[in-house]
Amino acid sequence: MDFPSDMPLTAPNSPEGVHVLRWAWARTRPALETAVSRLPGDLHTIARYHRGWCGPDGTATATYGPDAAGKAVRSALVLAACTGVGGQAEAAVPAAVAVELVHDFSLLHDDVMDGDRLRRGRPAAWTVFGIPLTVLAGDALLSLAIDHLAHGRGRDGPGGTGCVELFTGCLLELTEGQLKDLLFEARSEVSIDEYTAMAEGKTGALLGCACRLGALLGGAGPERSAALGVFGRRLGMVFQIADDLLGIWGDPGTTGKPAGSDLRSRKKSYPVIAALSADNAAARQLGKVYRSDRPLNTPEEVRTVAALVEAAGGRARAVADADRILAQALDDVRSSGPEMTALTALAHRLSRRVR
Ligand code: GRG
Repeated sequence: MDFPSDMPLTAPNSPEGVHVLRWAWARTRPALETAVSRLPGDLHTIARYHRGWCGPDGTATATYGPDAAGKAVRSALVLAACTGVGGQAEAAVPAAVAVELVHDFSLLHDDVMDGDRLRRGRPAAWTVFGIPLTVLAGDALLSLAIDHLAHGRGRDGPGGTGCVELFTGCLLELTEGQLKDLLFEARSEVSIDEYTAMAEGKTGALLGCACRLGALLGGAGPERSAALGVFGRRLGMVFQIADDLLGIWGDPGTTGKPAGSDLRSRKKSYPVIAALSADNAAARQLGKVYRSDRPLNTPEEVRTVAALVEAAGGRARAVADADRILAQALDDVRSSGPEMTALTALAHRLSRRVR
């Protein structure tokens, strides 16, 4: 996410989520670039390419649109939580960098695991640099994330203690969430509860960790930080459901992902699971499609399956459930103190995202 260098940086208590994202990215991006510059040769190029900062040959280019850099949601949560508890954003920048590095690593590996060829509107890194180097670049980003947090957390400053342990615990949760997701592929049925446990690990853990780290580094005590961690986890659930909705009904030109790929691969995403659990004719028809292994070849076929998910009530239930979880998350921040405008703005923005 780039923006003109003369753009005024709105204070982090702006009620507009987009301003909070820009404010946070202006603080995170330079530190992220510096961190990534520690990587050797090709791995540095892959990391920069993945962020949309350069082309395949490493040449910095302005050709790629701002979306190629990613939305930088996780770093914004770190900094908003930090300032929300009364801290100085600068104290939390190393944690903001660390969560973005882990996020980048997880996307690099996820694209390899899923065989996804498009990421942030561009060819996924593995299709450009090959699988071995891309996997290694991911490994390097993960190592860098831990190293960056360990050395930059202000060990003697407020909240420094326990940050690395929190972070590594989150990594284990992420791994478990991803494992569940991968195992879902081979199953014909997945319940909403099973999905929720998977999404809490795959997505909620890192968003929760981001909020908790930011709060700790802003000087909050363990209880308040943990409460913000719960908020982040709930928000992660909302974010994942929104991601699943976009995976079916999003505009590929905006999401940077191919249209209907989740349905083509018969992914058990939230709207699909919700639709399959309904008791109506569309749900039964959808069940037949999901049990068959006949490829969905044409855009028309994909549209028909999307219409079945909608007719069975899967889309409406996903939206309603995301709204309910968002309301719970917002209650969490309200009870966590009065200075939560930035986090609240981010929560609204992430629940109504279009990419
Ligand atoms: C942590 C050791 C360890 C392993 C991780 C590969 C893996 C195991 C986990 C993958 C988890 C994953 C891909 C979760 C997806 C979460 C998600 C909704 C991603 C999309 O995030 P956005 O929309 O992406 O913030 P941008 O492009 O905006 O940065």
